[in-house]
Amino acid sequence: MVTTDEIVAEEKQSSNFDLAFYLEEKKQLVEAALERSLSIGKPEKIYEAMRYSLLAGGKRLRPILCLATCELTGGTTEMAMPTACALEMIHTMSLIHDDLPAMDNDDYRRGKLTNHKVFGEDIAILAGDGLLAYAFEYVAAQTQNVPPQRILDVIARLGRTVGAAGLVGGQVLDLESEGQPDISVDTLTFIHTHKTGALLETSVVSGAILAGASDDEIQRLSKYAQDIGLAFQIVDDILDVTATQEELGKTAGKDLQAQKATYPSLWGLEESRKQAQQLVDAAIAELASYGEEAEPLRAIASYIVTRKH
Ligand code: GRG
Repeated sequence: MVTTDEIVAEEKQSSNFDLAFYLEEKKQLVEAALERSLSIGKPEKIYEAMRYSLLAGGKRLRPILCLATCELTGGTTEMAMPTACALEMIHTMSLIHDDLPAMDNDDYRRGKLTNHKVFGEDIAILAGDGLLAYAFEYVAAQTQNVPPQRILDVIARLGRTVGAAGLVGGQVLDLESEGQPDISVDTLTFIHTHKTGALLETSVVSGAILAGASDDEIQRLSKYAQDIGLAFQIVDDILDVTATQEELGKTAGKDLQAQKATYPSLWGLEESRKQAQQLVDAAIAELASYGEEAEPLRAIASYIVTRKH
């Protein structure tokens, strides 16, 4: 298993910023906040199913991006944490539904059996629904010391990100494209900017909204996030071919098996790596007006292409 230290070793050569330490520190804060966010109620089974997937680990990249951007633009961890948790709730519910037999039909996620394998399909669907609804309740009820208009803006943005204009739309096109390995790069990019990119972009932008960043700042951070979002998906496609099940925590080689078009299948591995690196360079260029305080976002962008899981 490749450690986070190894993954960020390359990044450290060009900067003194310790990304491994930063990610670990933020991850611990997020884990503790997620643990507190959802206790067992009645009926116990649904809360257990929701907690099973929400607390199953994962990189916690979306909450960390939200916290990092909020801090970069003048806000605090406290202002962003409820939204950070909600982003992870939404991400987790999308994974639960994505793994269902009616969708990707996967047995493993984050190194554990998938939700429906443990709790059954009916409860897995409801656990996803429960997490989705709770994410919105959580932002509205728990966000403190932030002007109400900013909270409303975040909630509206989350709604758009989840729905047909975002994750749901991307997933529908992905399902329709299955078994058609010759789809165009434009279609593939539409799928991924919606399915994966939209939530990563909202993770960054919501942190900035909560902090009260200017429209200009939000625009540049949006572009940063769009670039890392696409790079993230290109690397995801590469890892599906090159990484093992142990490294991924889920079945490897699924895309090939499902005859899915991927960036490596359209461009080849070398060109895919090159394109991902170019996107990361472009993302980092969007942060040019910031000084050292943007090191977390720069280092996370670099980590996205060097990650091994
Ligand atoms: C949102 C209402 C609603 C329904 C869900 C199933 C679906 C619609 C969308 C699919 C979204 C999906 C599963 C996109 C893939 C995103 C992706 C690249 C996941 C892997 O993210 P990582 O690597 O995983 O950050 P960890 O486990 O580290 O969090």
